Amino acid sequence: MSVSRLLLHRAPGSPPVRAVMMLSDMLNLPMEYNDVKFLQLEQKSPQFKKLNPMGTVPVLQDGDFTISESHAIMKYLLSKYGGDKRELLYPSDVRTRALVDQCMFFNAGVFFSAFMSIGRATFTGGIFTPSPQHIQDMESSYSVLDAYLQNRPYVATDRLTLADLAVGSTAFTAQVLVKTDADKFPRCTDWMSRLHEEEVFKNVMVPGVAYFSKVINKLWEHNKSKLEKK
Ligand SMILES: N[C@@H](CCC(=O)N[C@@H](CS)C(=O)NCC(=O)O)C(=O)O
Repeated sequence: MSVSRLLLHRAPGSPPVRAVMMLSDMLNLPMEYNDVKFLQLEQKSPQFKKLNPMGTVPVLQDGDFTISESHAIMKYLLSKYGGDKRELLYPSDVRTRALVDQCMFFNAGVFFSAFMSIGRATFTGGIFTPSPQHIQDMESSYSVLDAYLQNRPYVATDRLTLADLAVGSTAFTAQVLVKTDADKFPRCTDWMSRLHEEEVFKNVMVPGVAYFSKVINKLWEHNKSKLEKK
């Protein structure tokens, strides 16, 4: 299959961006990158919104085709360029696929939302530490993951799938905000340490989380000193 020009609009701290980047690496795609000036809100500019009306990253351009929303992007890339990884990462068995989808919808609708509400409160609400409500929301997502992992080593099935890339990306980055307590959530902790051994997590996730940690901690320090001066 010939590959048209693949361009991913990204921001280095973003978990959904990194989920797509990990898949792209696993498929050895010749992905090119455009680093959006995220902190300057380039993603909200009229020009960027022509690509994605939601004003969010990631956005993929594959030749003349444009698609946003990381889970849709991953499914698209895998369908088009997945080769022999297609069946492994998004199994066609109806029930297994439904379990992968369940985890991806949980990630998009619940887990990433809990993550983003701390991010938003940091960027625009002036907080310098997550609130008790933030912690409760994150822990409620960790407990869902612990339940998903009750009878299987990966979130959706007994092998690594798209669901682990998507949910794992949120979980790894979320450690900067609310660490997973290994006593309360042992399966979730164990799953993350297994993901940590995967090449793509080492190559893409670790530097991305380090960048995110630097930005968040700088903002928390800034917000704290601003509040103390009041
Ligand atoms: N569900 C979307 C979430 C995308 C999203 O919210 N991305 C964040 C970065 S992590 C963003 O671009 N936010 C921009 C903003 O809210 O201004 C996906 O998975 O692609």
